[in-house]
Amino acid sequence: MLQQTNMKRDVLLSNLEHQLEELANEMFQKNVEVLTDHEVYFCLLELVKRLMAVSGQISGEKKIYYISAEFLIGKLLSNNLINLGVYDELASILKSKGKDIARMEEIEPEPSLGNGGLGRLAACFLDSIATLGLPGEGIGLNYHYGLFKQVFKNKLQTAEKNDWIEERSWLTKTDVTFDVYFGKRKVTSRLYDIDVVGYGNDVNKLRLFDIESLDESIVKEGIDFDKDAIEKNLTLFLYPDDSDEAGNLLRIYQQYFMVCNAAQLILREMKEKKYDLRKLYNHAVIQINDTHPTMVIPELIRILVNEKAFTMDEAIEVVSKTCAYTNHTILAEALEKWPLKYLEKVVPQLVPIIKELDKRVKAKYKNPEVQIIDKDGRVHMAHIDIHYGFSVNGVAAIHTEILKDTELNDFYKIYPEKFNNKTNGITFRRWLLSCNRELAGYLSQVIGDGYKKDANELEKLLGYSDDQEVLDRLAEIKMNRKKELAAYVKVAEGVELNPDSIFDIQIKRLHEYKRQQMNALYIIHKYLEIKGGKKPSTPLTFIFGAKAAPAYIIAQDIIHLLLVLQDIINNDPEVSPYMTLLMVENYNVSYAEKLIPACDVSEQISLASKEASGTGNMKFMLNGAVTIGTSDGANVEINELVGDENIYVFGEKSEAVIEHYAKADYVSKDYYKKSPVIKEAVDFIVGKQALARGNKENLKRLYNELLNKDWFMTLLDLEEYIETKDRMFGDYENRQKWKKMMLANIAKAGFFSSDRTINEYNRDIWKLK
Ligand code: HBZ
Repeated sequence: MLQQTNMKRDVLLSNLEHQLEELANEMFQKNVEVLTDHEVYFCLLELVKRLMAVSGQISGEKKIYYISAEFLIGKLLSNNLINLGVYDELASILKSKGKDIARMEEIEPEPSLGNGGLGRLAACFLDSIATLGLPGEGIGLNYHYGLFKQVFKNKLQTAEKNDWIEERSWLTKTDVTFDVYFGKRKVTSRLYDIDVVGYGNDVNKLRLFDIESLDESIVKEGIDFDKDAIEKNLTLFLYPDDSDEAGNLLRIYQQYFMVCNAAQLILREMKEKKYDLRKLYNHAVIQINDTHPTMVIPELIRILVNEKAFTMDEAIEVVSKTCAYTNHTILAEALEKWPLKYLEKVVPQLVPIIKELDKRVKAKYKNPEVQIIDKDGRVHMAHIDIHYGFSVNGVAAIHTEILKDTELNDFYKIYPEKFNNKTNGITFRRWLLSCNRELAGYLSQVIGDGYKKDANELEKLLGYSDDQEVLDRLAEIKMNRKKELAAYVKVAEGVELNPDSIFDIQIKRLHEYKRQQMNALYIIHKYLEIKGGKKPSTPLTFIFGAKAAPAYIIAQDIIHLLLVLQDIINNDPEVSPYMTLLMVENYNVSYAEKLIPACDVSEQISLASKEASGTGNMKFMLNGAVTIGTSDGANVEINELVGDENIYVFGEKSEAVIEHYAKADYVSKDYYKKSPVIKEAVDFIVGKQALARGNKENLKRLYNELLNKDWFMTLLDLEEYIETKDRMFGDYENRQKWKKMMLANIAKAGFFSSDRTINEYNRDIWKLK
């Protein structure tokens, strides 16, 4: 069988040009030369799908099922071509026919199946699982309009649907359908698959479930729709507004739909392979990506007891040995707690199981902090995972320590053996080989190709720290990416960027704890300095990209401030030669692939203790940017790897921040009163200039928030941030020093390959062959 597929594959590979021509004929009755770019894209899509279909499907005795509400996979064409090893050949075939592969890459719509870090991590993991040849699949939902498309209107974020699924796409409709019951209400699901090819041709699958009765036409204005019509709306959007009850209920419907399908898929496979369900854990391991898939635990228990003749004790034991949980945040508001009455409404069949699980905990432990159902009748989803799973992991060393010492300390005391750290990683195939081909090629030239399979080999670059030719080439490649970005942005945003300026970039979800507002205050400070006659010797370009949850008011206000500042700065002839600000519209994975390779300064400035890991920080480093950051998340490990001389660290440490929260002794107004620099910057938000170009309501609200609340302590670190950033920009002038920092960052990035992360998951948690 394997030999047969290998042969088919060889035949396809040996004649790609012929295959492409045949497809052009079959699909459009034309030669490739005369196809439109869109038609060429469809032919490539089909060709790659056929190549993947005849590549080796990974199999084994035990499989990892990575259940996640998000898979932020990004565009797939160039990545799949690279992983299949045919990118260069196809690019040159297309070139010979007058087609530029870069244009086809632009045409591909980006699947919009995630919010941010957690979803992108799941996508990197799928790539690494396949690359390492491990049997595994992702299981999630097929959101038709996914995460909203961000459009700026009157300097405010508005949301539109992202209609990413075309008639021809990476999705393959299967004939697998399941019944899903919400109490007595039955709906039907259908499975769609996306092939995931690893670097080296092994193929796994991403399984996305959809509801058969979906009705796209119920979406009217923007992203508004009738939230009660579950049959019609279930898989329309990713995490719709959860600011009201209907939004929350829909989320629970989505989550149950996801895990009910996942459970049926997994059990069906066990049956097909004639595996003993009583040994489920020898054949399946389920990784629960944050608490969104937590209901898979009571759902599996329910099925085993009701349909497979397990006793409750037996079912609980088997399921607990199968499920493992990853925590991605310590923010209290993100830890899901569903009111029992919501669960009674959506999934009454799970309620007796959840109550039984709760009863067992209550019988054993008196501490109210570890109960599943609290005194207010809310179900703590993470608590189900911790009591009834065998592993709990954080996503960076400091994050796991905080979980053990504070947030989940009561659980750590009960189950020390369950806790483990898995520092996040990124796939170098997408975040270097694909997004920065010139750098990847040059690295191969200098240190050989080995780093593509073993990322630690990047360290060989350290041997060239004093090699002027290498240092100059790294700087030249950076300049090339900056020029490309400038050209792109000019068309996409209508903003002119100066490639000779320092590109300082902060791209991530908009959240107060990530402190985009602190960066904005620095920019105000710089603006005022320039107005006062103090001009930076190298011009500065500040770039932001961020979507804000539609119901998150202060986050909308911060976006507004950034857009107001952009207007003020870029239109001030006294300032604009020295400084530019750009907030890109609809920041997504594809945009990140253009921004990251062009970055000089990577902004990782979260309030210490709040950013579980961060993964953008790793992508920037790999592409030769230098980090300015707090001692938070994976920044701490970046610092350890590159040493203090190759990173700019500032701000209160996590212990001090945690103490401020414990004592409730942080008063932002004290910082405002104490420091004229802070006062001047904060006041600017509601000054004449800002109000002339922005909305009073938004700006005033943000100003008040910073002054009277500032829950994420912006002003705490602002002065040190300004000092550190000024010093950093000063160091940029010393080109030699900076180039060496770039080299050190690239050389030390190997640790952050998601191949390393996945090897650790497998070694400590999954234990697949
Ligand atoms: O997960 C992020 C963390 O903030 C980041 O530090 C980490 O690197 C990354 C991967 O581990 N968390 C998220 O992206 N979380 C969400 O997007 C989210 C979405 C819906 C929720 C809760 C969290 O209800």
